[in-house]
Amino acid sequence: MREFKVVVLGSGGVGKSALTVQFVSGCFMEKYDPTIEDFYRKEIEVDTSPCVLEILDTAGTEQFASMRDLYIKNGQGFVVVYSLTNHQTFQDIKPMKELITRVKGSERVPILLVGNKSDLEHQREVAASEGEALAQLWGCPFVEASAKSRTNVNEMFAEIPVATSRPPPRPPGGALPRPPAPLPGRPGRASAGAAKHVISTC
Ligand SMILES: Nc1nc2c(ncn2[C@@H]2O[C@H](COP(=O)(O)OP(=O)(O)OP(=O)(O)O)[C@@H](O)[C@H]2O)c(=O)[nH]1
Ligand SMILES: [Mg+2]
Repeated sequence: MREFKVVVLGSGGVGKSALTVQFVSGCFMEKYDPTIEDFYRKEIEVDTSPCVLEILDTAGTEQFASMRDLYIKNGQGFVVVYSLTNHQTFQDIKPMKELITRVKGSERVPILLVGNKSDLEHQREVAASEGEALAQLWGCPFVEASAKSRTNVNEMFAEIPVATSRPPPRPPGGALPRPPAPLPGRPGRASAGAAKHVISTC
């Protein structure tokens, strides 16, 4: 069975663990328990073939930033998360694309930019247009999600294997690549199945 190693990156408290646990276990972690490192596996279907997502939920706190290069080196796809209720977390992730590109030694790494906590609209500090602009700069898909209301959670994780099998970007003078499509409302090509081999749950 095909396996995809997904690394979830972003500052502390943005909801990396809540999104991951919601996806894997279908429950919302209300309590904030800062992560050191957590690993999950879940089987999903991509284009009708089963595959396994191996998800590494990383620490947002700077204290563990030294581990980041190693995580990135081993990852195949990256979910970069900020909280749309905290502009600083959006600023924090801006160097992430360059870091991933440098560590992987390639521009062609599947990245998904996620603005989490979309249920907290009244506390919004980052406009959707800002997320879209950064995603455009990075050449990657963007989605706003909520771990609490489960909005776009399956869709965002399912995007990674789809993005991995996307054709390479256009060589100079070559044919146009498929542009990154917005996730909400797009016909799903990958679907999440039941949780498998869950190591930690809420
Ligand atoms: N309202 C709301 N709260 C959320 C959402 N996602 C996470 N939270 C809350 O935000 C807090 C932090 O969430 P975590 O998932 O632990 O954050 P994290 O990014 O994993 O943090 P670190 O492990 O420290 O890097 C918790 O109290 C969650 O309940 C969301 O979509 N909506
Ligand atoms: Mg965490």
